[in-house]
Amino acid sequence: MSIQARVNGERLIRALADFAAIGATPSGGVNRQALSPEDRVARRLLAERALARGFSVHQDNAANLFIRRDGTEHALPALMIGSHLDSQPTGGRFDGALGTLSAFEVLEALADAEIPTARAIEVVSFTNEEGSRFTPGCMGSMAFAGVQAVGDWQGATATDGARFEDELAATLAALPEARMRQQRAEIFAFVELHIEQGPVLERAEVPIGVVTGVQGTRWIEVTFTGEAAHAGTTPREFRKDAMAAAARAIAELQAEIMPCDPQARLTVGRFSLEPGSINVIPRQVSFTVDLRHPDSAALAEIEQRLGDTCARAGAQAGCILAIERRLDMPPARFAPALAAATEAACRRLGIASWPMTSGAFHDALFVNRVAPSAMIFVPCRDGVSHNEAEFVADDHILQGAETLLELALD
Ligand code: HGY
Ligand code: MN
Ligand code: MN
Ligand code: MN
Repeated sequence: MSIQARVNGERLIRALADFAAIGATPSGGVNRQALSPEDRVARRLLAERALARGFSVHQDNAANLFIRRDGTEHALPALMIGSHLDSQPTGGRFDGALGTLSAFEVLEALADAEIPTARAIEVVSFTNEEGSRFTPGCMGSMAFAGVQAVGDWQGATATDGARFEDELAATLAALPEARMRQQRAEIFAFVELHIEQGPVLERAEVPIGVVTGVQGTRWIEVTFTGEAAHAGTTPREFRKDAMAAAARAIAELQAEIMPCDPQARLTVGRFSLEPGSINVIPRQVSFTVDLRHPDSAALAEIEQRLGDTCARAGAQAGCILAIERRLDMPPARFAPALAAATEAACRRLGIASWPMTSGAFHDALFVNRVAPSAMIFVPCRDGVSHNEAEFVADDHILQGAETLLELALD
């Protein structure tokens, strides 16, 4: 009877609590934004735990963190599992951390059982998946896949004013024990475990989602520039009111895009104006638009309509319009064979699974360009995520990790 590797549920749940304490917010969430001091503390903690277990620790020039348990056949490319440790400013304790720490638990379970694997298994924590402190999201996995390079982001400024290169250098320096990787290690396949961040699995009462693909995402920054003027003395025909332009554009987009296409997602998530005085007509207004759609052509059509709507609103208000696309992630399909392997692993474990696409983008979207990739979802309460109330039941945490372990042994 071969020794069975078993997930140590208590250890995994304790690890999730330990990492939730890094950047913990008073409302029970986490603020552990990319390349922040809190992010560095979390990476350090994971690296120390890895070294204590005899695993090797590596990082690349994008500060992607790799933890490796060697296999018996060194020539074989490694299986990579993992996700990210950075969070939204008011994020939840499970987004990213669940996939990264469950992957680490797989390594520990194999080490506990002293089970050798032919292939090395590497746990990865990708840098800046969220994109909330530094745009774009998925910086680490884009750099890993060669889609963009770290040099492309030199000069980028964080929402808190920090410089990208300073924060990246500080993060790399915070792990002197990590061996630097000058180029991407070849990988056999990548599997990312993640919370669904939506209501589908919970409503279907199914514990595992087998993700067949990810919808497309575009981030667009819209800026209207008018003229500051006196709120009391300036008649309508003399106004160049940037707020009037923005309000009209946003109202029209909200009224037209999602009501006409239930698959479309449009979110105005960030908004700023200046000068911001109660009795001054706003000179400039900027806002971000997060567009999502499973179909590329539909995504392009919505972006075109956004531009037309903003052009009309700007003209009507006598304001200058500037539009910049900040992120473009085309829809992707994952490796069908890996999805089938995941479903088979669930059947062996007696765990129900459900095929679905992802509404959120993920690091697997980019790794999928250089190696067969798959995603496993577990339900989160009320489908809530990117919210401090994010929650995953213990049994779903265990079923996710057990599925990942079963796949790693496949
Ligand atoms: O925005 C996203 O889709 C990801 O959760 N950061
Ligand atoms: Mn995530
Ligand atoms: Mn997220
Ligand atoms: Mn992700």
